[in-house]
Amino acid sequence: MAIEDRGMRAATDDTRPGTDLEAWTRAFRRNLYSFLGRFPVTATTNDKYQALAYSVREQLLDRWVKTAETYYRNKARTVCYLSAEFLLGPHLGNNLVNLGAVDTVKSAMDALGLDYEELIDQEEEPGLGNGGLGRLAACYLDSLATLQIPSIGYGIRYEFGIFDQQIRDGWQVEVTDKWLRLGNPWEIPRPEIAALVGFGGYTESYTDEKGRNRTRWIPARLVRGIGYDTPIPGYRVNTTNLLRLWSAEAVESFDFESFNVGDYYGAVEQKVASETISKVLYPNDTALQGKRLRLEQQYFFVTCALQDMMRIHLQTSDSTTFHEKYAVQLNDTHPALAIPELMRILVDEHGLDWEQAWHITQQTFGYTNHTLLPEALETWSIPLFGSALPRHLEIVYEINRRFLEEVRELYPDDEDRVRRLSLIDEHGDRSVRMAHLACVGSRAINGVAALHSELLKRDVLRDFSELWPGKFQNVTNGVTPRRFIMLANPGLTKLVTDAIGDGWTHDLDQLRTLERMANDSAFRDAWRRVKRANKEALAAEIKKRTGIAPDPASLFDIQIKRFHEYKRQHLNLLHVIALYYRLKRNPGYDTPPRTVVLGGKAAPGYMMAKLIIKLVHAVADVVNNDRATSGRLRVVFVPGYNVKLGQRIFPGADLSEQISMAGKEASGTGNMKFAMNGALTIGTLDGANVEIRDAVGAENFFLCGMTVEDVRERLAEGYRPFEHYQTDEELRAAIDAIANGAFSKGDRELFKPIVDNLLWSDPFMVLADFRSYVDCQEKEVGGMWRNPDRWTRASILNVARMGPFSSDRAIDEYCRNIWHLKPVPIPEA
Ligand code: 26W
Repeated sequence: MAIEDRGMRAATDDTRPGTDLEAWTRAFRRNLYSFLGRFPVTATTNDKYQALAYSVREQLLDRWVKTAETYYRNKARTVCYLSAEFLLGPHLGNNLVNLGAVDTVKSAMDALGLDYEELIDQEEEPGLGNGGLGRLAACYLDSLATLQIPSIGYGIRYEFGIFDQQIRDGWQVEVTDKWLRLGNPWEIPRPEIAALVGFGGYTESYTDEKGRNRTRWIPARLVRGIGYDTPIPGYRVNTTNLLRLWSAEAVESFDFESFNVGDYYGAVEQKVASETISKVLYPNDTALQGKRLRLEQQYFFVTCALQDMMRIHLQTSDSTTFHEKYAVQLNDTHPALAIPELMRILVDEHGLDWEQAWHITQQTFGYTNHTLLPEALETWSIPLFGSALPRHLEIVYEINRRFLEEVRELYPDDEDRVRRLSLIDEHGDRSVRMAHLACVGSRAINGVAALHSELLKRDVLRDFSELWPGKFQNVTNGVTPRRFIMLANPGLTKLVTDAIGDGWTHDLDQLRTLERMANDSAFRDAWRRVKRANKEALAAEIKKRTGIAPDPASLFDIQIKRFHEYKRQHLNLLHVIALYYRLKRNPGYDTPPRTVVLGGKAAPGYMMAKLIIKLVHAVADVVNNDRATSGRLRVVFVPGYNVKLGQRIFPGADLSEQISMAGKEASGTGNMKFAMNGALTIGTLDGANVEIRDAVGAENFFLCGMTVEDVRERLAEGYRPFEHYQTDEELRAAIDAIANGAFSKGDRELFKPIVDNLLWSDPFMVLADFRSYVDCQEKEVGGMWRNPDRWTRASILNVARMGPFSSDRAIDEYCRNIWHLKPVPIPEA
């Protein structure tokens, strides 16, 4: 369509005050023309996306200024959310939802002859996170703003976010994520908001003017952190909060020093080395690698954040009231260096004595743990820590010395306990235990689901919970219904809103009103039509990405999440293989036609996870090309799972796979996103599955697998996976098929690592849960699917009972129980 014919011509001379719609079209033209220097005929889709993005940004900035002004005037107590990851997802659509401007902007784009959906789709998402932990931080920013809580998110502006996943010959290939390539209209660089960051060097003691013994740190290297601000609007409120991400730059004076001696390359090297710090996100979300650069990244953003907070606080007060002004939440241990860093700032720079500084520090922090996997608990080797941050190591030692003194007083003659509690692991290469540092330096410690918080107290942090039972809390995770229902699923949003009004969008408990609609057959029909339309859209998307066209009438059985052995995508595959042979052996076998969809990234160095991705493709190849099962079973892998793709997948799912080994998944949040979109869950009693099942009702949830207690007992007895292989014929046939090369053209070597692992060690007890899982799939899931009314009723009840899993509820709990902080409403700008 020739857009210049549709009202785009008079680009700058249109100054009439007008309706909202006119204001949007005017802003769009102005931004396209004078900001981007483009005119309609040559403008690319990206130009048009940016013109719209800048128009939205203008609106956000008005609110943001008003918000900042109000907080400043009120001296508002503020929560600072420190996270190494923020997995935001595309901004444009979400910001329009929160501004309540979707319909107007759609009409405005229509008036300009532009395709709204195409512009929304143009945005590349900032993938500044790995998975659950980073996405949770993003959901919490949305809820903090929506609940009108004064807050700042602090993190790192990685130049390269999480890699993009491509698949070649069934293998994952990592491609760098150049998300900034086309510019980022949502960020505002703040070169004047800069922090100096030291690394390495040494410490020295001196006597200050009052005759006191003090320490100063002489770093060997300095880097500058520059703040980049992204406005975070709340939903239908005037609040627009701030996400401040730090980017590393060289410090000029150092360049000049090299220049003066004529060392041009030396100067440039210095610059490159400095910028490396915020260059790339580490793509691991479990196994640690003790890399110096990662430690530097952590210190870098944490000191930038604390310096920024202190700068703001000193405008109206002094350092002794820091903890009254701020509640700082540590998103896992990645920002735990904030504890010794705040001590350093207070003691070394502000001259407070240790006791007072420690009181302030302990009152400031809260620590959220996100994992029970031992290999994901961070530790840093002492030599590495000491060479990168010599002053912080001294401070950690001093914190530890005083802490262990306390422990010895409480538990005399219990040196074993002292060793277990120590911030320093003395086994082998000595190292700093970051979780212990986080516990000692925080006022509150929480897990992310009821079961997880119990297991934390019982296992990983047992000694700490005995020491300080009152510090331990639970805050079950939640997800934002704005992005994951309203934005992702407009069809369901309309159906629900027509039925019960729109109060649920900021008070998700109101969905409960839907319960009575579950018995209304006309409503169930409408519900099914929405699901069907979403499945058709998802099928088209899958076709576009993979060439495989799923049948929207089949059961969409979906598992999307990072690939990890503990999440057991291979258990899912064993069911697929078992089902495949049932169908081949018995063409009359009664089971619903099924499309099994898997998606997710594997950490680049995690060989077993990558091999499982290859196995998904191998099984898909055989199953999808066998006429014996065509129309009854299909398997697809969707490459490049990210937030944007998730928004298309959740609404089209019938069945959500949440089958981690009990006791391993801290919470899970995908489980909530599926259920909010009307998928039923097949899952183990792990993480938040437990609470989801309690909420939606056992009869509307497919339970399978061992409990945490079962797992414990089995391990105590001595777990021998081979016995399951021997006694369960169907399991044996499925494993034999993999081993014998049925999915690898006769190659018996390719999947041997998976087969051997399962038969001889099976650390996540896949074989022990196989029978229960397969029976649940075939009997329970299959049975309910055959009764569409029953299924639809369960789907409606799942959505109706998802209120507790809104991130608004989670943030409200953090505010009441951990941060002690109240909303500060913002007047209209
Ligand atoms: C390599 C260091 C490392 C270790 C752990 C990097 C990242 C992590 C994260 C804590 C892993 C993570 O994302 N955990 C997930 O956090 C979600 C939000 O609370 C939970 O829902 C998931 O269950 C948990 O796996």
